[in-house]
Amino acid sequence: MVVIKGVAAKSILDSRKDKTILITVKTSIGNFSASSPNGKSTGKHAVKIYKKNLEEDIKTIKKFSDYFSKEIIDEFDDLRRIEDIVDGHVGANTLFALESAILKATAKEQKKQIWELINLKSRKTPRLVGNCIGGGKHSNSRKKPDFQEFLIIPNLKSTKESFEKSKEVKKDIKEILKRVDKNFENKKNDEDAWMTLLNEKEILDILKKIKLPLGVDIASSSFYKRNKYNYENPLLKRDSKEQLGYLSNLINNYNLFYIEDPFNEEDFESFSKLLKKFPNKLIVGDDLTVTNTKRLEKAIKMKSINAIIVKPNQVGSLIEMKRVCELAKKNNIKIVFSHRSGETEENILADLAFGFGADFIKCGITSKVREIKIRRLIEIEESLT
Ligand code: 2PG
Ligand code: MG
Repeated sequence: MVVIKGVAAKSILDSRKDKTILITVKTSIGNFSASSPNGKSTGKHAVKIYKKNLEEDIKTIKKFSDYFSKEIIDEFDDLRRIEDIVDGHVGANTLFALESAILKATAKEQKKQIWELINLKSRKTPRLVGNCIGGGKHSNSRKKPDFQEFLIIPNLKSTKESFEKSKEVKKDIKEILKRVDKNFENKKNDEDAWMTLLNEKEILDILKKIKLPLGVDIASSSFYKRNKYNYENPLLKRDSKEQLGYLSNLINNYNLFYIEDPFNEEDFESFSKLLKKFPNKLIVGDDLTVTNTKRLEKAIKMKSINAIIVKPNQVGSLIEMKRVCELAKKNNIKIVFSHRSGETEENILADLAFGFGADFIKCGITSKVREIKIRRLIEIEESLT
């Protein structure tokens, strides 16, 4: 058993150079640290990442340090006791980092892997969803594609092969962009995806050629204003019916396999219409569902989605995250664990995704903070074969 002796917190920088939290738990068997990432296209209904701000959360953790001491953690569900202590006093980033550090200590003490503590009895590795070309809030160029992410989703025999394939394709895409996009500057965005001034259709025309399953994260709440989807082209403002028509064409013409946040985060109904039209595609909720059981229940009732993004720091509580995963599984909703656009070198996402039996994991293709998670997944997969 792990006895907590105290908790410390400090701020570090994420991959976007924004501040985030790192928590160190002092235990009977040593010190264990974990950090939280930061999102940019954040859902309105997500839990606040800090109660007031990062500095205040750091102070709160220090103040509470004594309360944690002597807490004994034996298994995943014991995290509930930690949540009882800090409930309402800190935000989601802080809670996630704290619980992650405690899981690391517990796994070490029990000579187990973190994913083994979760015990949802799943032995499949999630399939990689990789961001190849980006736009929206993650790209800071003057003019950019409205969609946030253009994703490639290989399905090869092993994670390692899928990873190699994704990297190779991303390189090839660069060469094509150099030829096709006169303004291409060889620059990458927050998630290390290529930046381009091409529009959605031009990008998909390129990606179509690589013959891999394709996806998009439209993150449409980020350009939804006054009841319209406001595309970069000022002549293009679409209401939800026009958005439905436009997306239906794209899905058909480019055989899109995965469509995340096609509509504004309040519009459960339009999601349902799209899913009804395309029951064999993945209609994925992210800002719509924000890793929240109540929002997921509503999406299930309204048949809005058949896949859900799970971002640990959208909710903070790993106990709540577990309930979201269980509810999704019971209702045949595919689970997609996801990184954030501002990441750290934390790799617990891979253990959580594997432990909770995720169907997919979206964590980029290249750059240290993204690859570190994929490499951990490969390590898990290889340890089992
Ligand atoms: C998303 C995420 C991750 P952010 O919208 O799916 O790609 O972006 O972390 O900025 O919310
Ligand atoms: Mg998203």
